[in-house]
Amino acid sequence: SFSPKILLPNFPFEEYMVLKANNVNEALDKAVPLNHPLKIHAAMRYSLLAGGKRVRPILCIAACELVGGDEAAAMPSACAMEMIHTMSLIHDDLPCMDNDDLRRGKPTNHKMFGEETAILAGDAMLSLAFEHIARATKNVSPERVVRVITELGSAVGSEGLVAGQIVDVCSEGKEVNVKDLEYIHIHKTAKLLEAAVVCGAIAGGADDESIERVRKYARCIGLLFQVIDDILDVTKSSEELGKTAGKDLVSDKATYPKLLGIDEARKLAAKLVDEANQELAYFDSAKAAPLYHFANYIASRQN
Ligand code: GRG
Repeated sequence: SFSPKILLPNFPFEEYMVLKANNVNEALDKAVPLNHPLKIHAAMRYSLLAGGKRVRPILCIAACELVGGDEAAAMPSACAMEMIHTMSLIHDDLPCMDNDDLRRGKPTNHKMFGEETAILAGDAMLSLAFEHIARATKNVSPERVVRVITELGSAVGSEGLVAGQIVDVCSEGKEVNVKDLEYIHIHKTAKLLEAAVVCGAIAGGADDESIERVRKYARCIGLLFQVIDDILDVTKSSEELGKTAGKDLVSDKATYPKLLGIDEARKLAAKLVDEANQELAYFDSAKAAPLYHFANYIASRQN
């Protein structure tokens, strides 16, 4: 059976998460002031400061610290990860995409501000993400800043996040196999997580070997994130059954449990945690503690 907690280094992970999330929230608040025109900045701040888990920025900072950098070196990149994540959610929620009314427990951006503003708020945040890295990163060589920007750009563009979304949109109503599903998840979810970790490591001064190690780690936890999401969907749906119809039981959306069965999906999750941990074994185990815990946190999250 799968019990990764036994292997975890002793580390106050929950405190670490709260501390880092607070620091990220403070930096995001400063990065997007309520300037003129008020409407666009209000819309940007509404979604950006709506209280996500801050998984991507915290991973970015943790990877920077893993390789000996300090938090400040990664903070602008960390904020950029959350800006891009948030803009992708705003656009994903639009009527022409998923048409969702709620996000992070609040009305979606277009429900609050209208579709025109929601599209523009997303566009502005995408642009600001890159500007912010270039402008606000201090004490990191220009060469490394350019590498960060290149990494992030490729993770988000037409061979990254956008690729995942277009393939997802085009597969609507069609039969999807495990390979297609994996392509969608690797691009929609894992690419940005990977960029977060890799950019943090680059900003922290990592050598190439370390960068490739953390990249592999990130690929594993990126896919893990999605496998767990799918498993939670099933377990949540069956809990809700009888009260309200489980959304994913009635929809034809492909998920890992549906394609592999719940036991195989759980095995896959365990294998991915294992592989992620193997990459971390290359580093000093005290410095890698947050990232060990992160993999475990993603594997055992309940929502
Ligand atoms: C990026 C230019 C550009 C356009 C957007 C709409 C789109 C293209 C992509 C959609 C990407 C998408 C919605 C991916 C799903 C990502 C995901 C796993 C969201 C859930 O992340 P959590 O659990 O959420 O970290 P919180 O709310 O905690 O931040």
